[in-house]
Amino acid sequence: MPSEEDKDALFDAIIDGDREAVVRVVRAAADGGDDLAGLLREVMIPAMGEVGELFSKGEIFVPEMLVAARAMQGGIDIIEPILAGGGHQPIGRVCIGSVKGDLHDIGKNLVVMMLRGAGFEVEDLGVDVPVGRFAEAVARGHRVICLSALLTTTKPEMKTVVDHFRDRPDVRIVVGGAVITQDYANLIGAHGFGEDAPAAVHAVRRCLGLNA
Ligand code: B1M
Repeated sequence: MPSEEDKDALFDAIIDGDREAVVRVVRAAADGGDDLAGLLREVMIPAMGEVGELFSKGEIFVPEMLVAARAMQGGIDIIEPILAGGGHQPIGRVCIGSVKGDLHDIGKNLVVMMLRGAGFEVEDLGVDVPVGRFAEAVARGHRVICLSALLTTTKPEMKTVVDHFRDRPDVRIVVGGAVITQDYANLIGAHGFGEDAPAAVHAVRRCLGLNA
């Protein structure tokens, strides 16, 4: 792991939206062979949590959240190819998107990264994905759909997607995101729930009958 000083600098750089500084610290950690998953878990994700707190308290506004997200993504872009590995035969195929109306994608991108790291081929449909685009993915042969939602106002869209595939028992749907709970997943009839990105991988593995 980088020094405490570097970790503090990374935490502050995400909150300040200083993409260059984020990239510098993460690149140095990557070059030094540090524990990048630990860096994400212990420093970067909590920094985004702090950004949310500051927004809730009215101390920062949407533009600051946006630059913080861009700074965070700068670090993720370095970590992703390293954690995702490559060159192996995929153990399964998955499509994923943030549901219609939802523009948050950092958590989804982490789920993509973990799934790829676990050996899945992932088709990332992006953000604000309407049910029709998931239906197109199923028509292309996907049998596992991963949905992410961060807003109270967009979580009902997950039910729309689950309901759409109600008569397709071969299609499995895994849900997650800050506003989603196991109870909500059960309520709407989703087949899997992950409270974080590693748990999303377990849920997908269970859906495919792979040992979780
Ligand atoms: Co927004 N936003 N935002 N925002 N934003 C939240 C979510 C909020 C909690 C902030 C707050 O008020 N404290 C709040 C939602 C409140 C609610 O509805 N309950 C909020 C709001 C209100 C809004 C707007 C409405 C603000 C406005 O315009 N007035 C607006 C809505 C835009 C829209 O989507 N239509 C908005 C906009 C934005 C930005 C665009 C500025 C930016 C997003 C940029 C981007 O993503 N590229 C943004 C940000 C950055 C945040 C916060 C600060 C950080 C989100 C984040 O990236 N977290 C967020 C506050 C917070 O979360 N504390 C907030 C880090 C990320 C790693 O966590 O995405 O939760 P998360 O992912 C986790 C798990 O949830 C899970 O795994 C990840 C960890 O491993 N997970 C899954 C995620 N998807 C999964 C799928 C799975 C399984 C697990 O299975 C498939």
